[in-house]
Amino acid sequence: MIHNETLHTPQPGPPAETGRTNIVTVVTQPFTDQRPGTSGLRKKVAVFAQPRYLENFVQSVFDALPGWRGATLVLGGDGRYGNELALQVILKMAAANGIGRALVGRAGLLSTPAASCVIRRRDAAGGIILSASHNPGGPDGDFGIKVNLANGGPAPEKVTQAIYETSRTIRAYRALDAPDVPLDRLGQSRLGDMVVEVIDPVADYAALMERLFDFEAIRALLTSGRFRMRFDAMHAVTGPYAHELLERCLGAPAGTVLRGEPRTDFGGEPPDPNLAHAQALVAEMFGPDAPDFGAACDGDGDRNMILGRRFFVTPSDSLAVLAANAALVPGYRGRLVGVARSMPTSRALDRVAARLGIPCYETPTGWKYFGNLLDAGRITLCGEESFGTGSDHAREKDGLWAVLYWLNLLAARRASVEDVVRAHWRSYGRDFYTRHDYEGLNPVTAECLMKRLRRRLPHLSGQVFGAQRVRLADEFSYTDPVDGSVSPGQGPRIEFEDGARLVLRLSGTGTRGATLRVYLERFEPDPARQGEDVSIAVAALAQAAEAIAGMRARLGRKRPSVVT
Ligand code: VG1
Ligand code: CO
Repeated sequence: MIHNETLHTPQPGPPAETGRTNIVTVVTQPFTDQRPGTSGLRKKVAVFAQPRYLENFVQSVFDALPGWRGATLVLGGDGRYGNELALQVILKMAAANGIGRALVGRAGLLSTPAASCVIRRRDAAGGIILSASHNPGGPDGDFGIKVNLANGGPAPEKVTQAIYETSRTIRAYRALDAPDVPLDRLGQSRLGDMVVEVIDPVADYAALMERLFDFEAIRALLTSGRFRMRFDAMHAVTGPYAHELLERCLGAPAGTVLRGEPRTDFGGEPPDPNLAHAQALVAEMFGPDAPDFGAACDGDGDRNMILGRRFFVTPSDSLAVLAANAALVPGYRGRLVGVARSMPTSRALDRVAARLGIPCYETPTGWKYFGNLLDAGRITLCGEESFGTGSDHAREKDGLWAVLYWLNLLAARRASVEDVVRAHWRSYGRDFYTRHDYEGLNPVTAECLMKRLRRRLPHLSGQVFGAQRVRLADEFSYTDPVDGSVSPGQGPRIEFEDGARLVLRLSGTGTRGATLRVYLERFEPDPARQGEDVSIAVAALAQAAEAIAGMRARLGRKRPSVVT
């Protein structure tokens, strides 16, 4: 895709069949590696740049979703290297595959949650979002494609499986032989029989946010002169959204949004909103004269990091705090029917649900598993430990939504971020939480570690590691309560008698080798002990993880690559 030649003349192979004059059918051979992971198909740019690679996958999507013919599709991406070129390819293929109408974000931009909102609001049959999320961008970085359905959410496993199977037998793809569509100006044009409408990427989304949150209270807070915030868009897609919502609608002073202009390489940093990658923001929030509130979003705008003055809110705590404070937010007051979290996310949310008397569901990692629960009206809020929170307003996690929710509750409580979280811990207990990632592993070595661990699982119960005895060890398997589908093999989990828990799983979003994630969690009900440093609080648990899974011996790694 990334080579101009492959764009204008879909060349490899002679036309197998020519239908309407300008639709070209191009012969192709399958690639064997187009299986979507946790969140779409994600590969190095160099992989996507192979002739026919993008086209094969997109044709497999159209073939696997015949219901898209004649319907409306939403298209956009996070602005990374290859975004616009790929969009032009997809538009021409969409026209040749009978799509009725394509709604495209101006300049090819649409955040993942905004795409979800537009799909829902405009009754589209689905959408294609070009993003590798928080993975690095640029010619040496990553590229990705997410496929969403009519509910606005990621395609569920049975659909991604069908796409993958199609990609393994594909013989030809179809594209329109036509000039590129200008994407810089709003308005309609035609591509063959398909209507292309370039839409404002922010408008629908901003209107939805305004309906959910108390904009007046937030505006009063942001213009009071007593409250300062910083939002780091990480040179990714949320820049235009944050400028519009925070600075223009809500009156925050210019300069509130940092790195607000999208760049194809995200300024050379991975657009990953955590303590390791949002360095300038973190330095300011932990420095002298720090602002009151800091936040950052990832490449495609679905993740968020929340900071107070010299205070980091773990994503699992953030989710629990949002649920516990729903009564303060107009869009959620009296509306929480249930909540959900991914399995490795801490159980702080479960305690809030128990107190509210509503169910709390536990799903595998990845937003696609929340879709059925949201569609069936069983849950209102949900989230993941990986900096993702969201609600039934969309079918994707939503970074700026979480920022606005926090601003709304801070405006209502007139307390600092730190005070809100510490009060939450005093009331519910604190779940010390941390995740250790071992990146760039040899995939065979990583699989071996997991295999060995799985073999050990049935024998772990009752064993003692340090001062902790294992209460239960199993592998998480999920049965969807709405459609009964079963997703086995979602990661071993080891629970100790004191309530502490260890979870291990391999990442499904990496593009270089394998990544092992080790999730550590320990509950502390005693307020006098809740101030401890997280790394100290989970030190014994980290040792138990080492004794059980053997990262040092098996991976040859003395320490994790990233700790979040
Ligand atoms: C990671 C996170 C997961 C998240 C996924 C997509 O997956 O752990 O919670 O849903 O990324 O997020 P994995 O398989 O690497 O652990 V994003 O912001 O890429 O759409
Ligand atoms: Co993302």
